[in-house]
Amino acid sequence: MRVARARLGAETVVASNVDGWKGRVFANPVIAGMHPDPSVCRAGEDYFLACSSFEYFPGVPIFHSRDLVHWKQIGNALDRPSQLWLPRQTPSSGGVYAPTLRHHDGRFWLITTNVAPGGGTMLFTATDPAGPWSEPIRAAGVAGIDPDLAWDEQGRCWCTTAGIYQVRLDPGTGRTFGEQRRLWSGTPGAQAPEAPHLYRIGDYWYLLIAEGGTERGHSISIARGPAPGGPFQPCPANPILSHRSTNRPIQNTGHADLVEAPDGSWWMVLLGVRPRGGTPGWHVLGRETFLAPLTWVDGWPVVGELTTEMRAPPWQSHPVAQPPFDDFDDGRLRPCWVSIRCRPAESWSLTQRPGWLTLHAQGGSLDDPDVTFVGRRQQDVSCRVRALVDAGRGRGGLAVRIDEHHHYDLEVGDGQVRVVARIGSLQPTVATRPAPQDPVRLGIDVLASPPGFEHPCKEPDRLRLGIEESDGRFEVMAELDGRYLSTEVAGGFTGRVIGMYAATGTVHFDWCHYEPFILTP
Ligand code: 6LW
Repeated sequence: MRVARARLGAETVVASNVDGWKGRVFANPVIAGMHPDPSVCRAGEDYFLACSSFEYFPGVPIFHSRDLVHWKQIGNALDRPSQLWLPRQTPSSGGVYAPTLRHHDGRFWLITTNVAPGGGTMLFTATDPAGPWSEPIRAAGVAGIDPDLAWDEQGRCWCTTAGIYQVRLDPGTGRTFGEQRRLWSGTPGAQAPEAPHLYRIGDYWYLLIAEGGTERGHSISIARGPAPGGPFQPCPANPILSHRSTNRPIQNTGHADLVEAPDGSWWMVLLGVRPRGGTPGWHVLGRETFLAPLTWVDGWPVVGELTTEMRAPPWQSHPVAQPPFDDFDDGRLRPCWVSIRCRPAESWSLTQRPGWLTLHAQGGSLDDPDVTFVGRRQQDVSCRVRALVDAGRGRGGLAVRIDEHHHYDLEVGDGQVRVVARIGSLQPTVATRPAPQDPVRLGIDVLASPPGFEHPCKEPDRLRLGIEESDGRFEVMAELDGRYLSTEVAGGFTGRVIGMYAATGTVHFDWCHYEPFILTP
């Protein structure tokens, strides 16, 4: 069968000239890049989704969709220091873990855990999921990660956490009633029962969990019972989804949430990763949000095929365009821009030099917990980043980071441009050259290796760091192996973030452009 493809954002239009079938498929992940632990809810015809955000601020990105396929980030729930202030000793992959987002009685509720010192279980509420969200309501009686919220027919709220434990909670005050009680320990022999979500569907209460750990053994299981507190009977077909022991391109599938569409169809959002390169496979974008169809057979959910290209729901609407170019003229930072741990008011400005993002160094380079950094998640396996940088009164530039010990920096200062690779305890300067002009156009190209575990090329991708000359030519200063900026090397729960930083003094950025490389055969 010959298939012609043309990519358009997250959507692929497929036309077969053999069987005459014309239809639309969508590209999974539906939210690419580091967007793990998705939690979804529906209010009327609108879907909203929240993800974990770890050491980044603002925290808990919130997305909106009308079709479950095209998602637009509408804000971050934790966008002010009074809601989230991560102390400087917060390690990478510490901070804000998995949230649950629910719509109940005309309000939105969000519950999550801040695992940083001074954190704990926090609830937030809002009438508009785009914000503002309330100040945190602390729930000291809820220990453990991955809190879920579910309301029973009497209006009582139940909070279920990893383990799997449950306690009754007053979401308005955070007060708990009694001790947390163990509900289920998942499949015998499987590690880490976590990510619970509890639903009343038909005659039963369903308890959906993840187990097997968030790595290659990750899986999704379910149990059902007569009441929110059980007793729960495991599904005979558990795990209802796992890609463990397979060579499928989507791996580590787990941490799911369910939603019913207005037409009565059911869908699952879940996290997965896309490893590339030779064995054991390296994933560099973190854990991403995928979508899978779900049907019900004999009162148990059956998950449909989960692939990178899937048949779209019939009611799929139009793609949401994500503007690739930010010229910092909006007067506010778009919600996709995140900083590491916090973003002190004195560290950045959009007004000091109007039309430019000005960064004032508060710490040193990317190893320093106080680094001044504004970046966005790498969302495409191949992408191009450019920025116009004026470092006349400081030193800074562009960096690709997975944590403080694994990042590639391209920086300008004192008339020099240099590339520094931080890989664990090594920190070589791999290239230096005079800056060609001031301001200078810095650029990073990420080029993915062809997919497949068995491919002879070992690395998942390569990163080219360099300068764009005034005639538009991209002068590559260094080409570096992408493995060192992967989760398999760095460890942790996050993925790559690409952004701007100031290591010393003041550095101005006129614009920053991020775009996927789209390869059309
Ligand atoms: C999260 C846990 C998990 O809280 O990883 O994959 C932890 N699942 O449920 C961090 O995201």
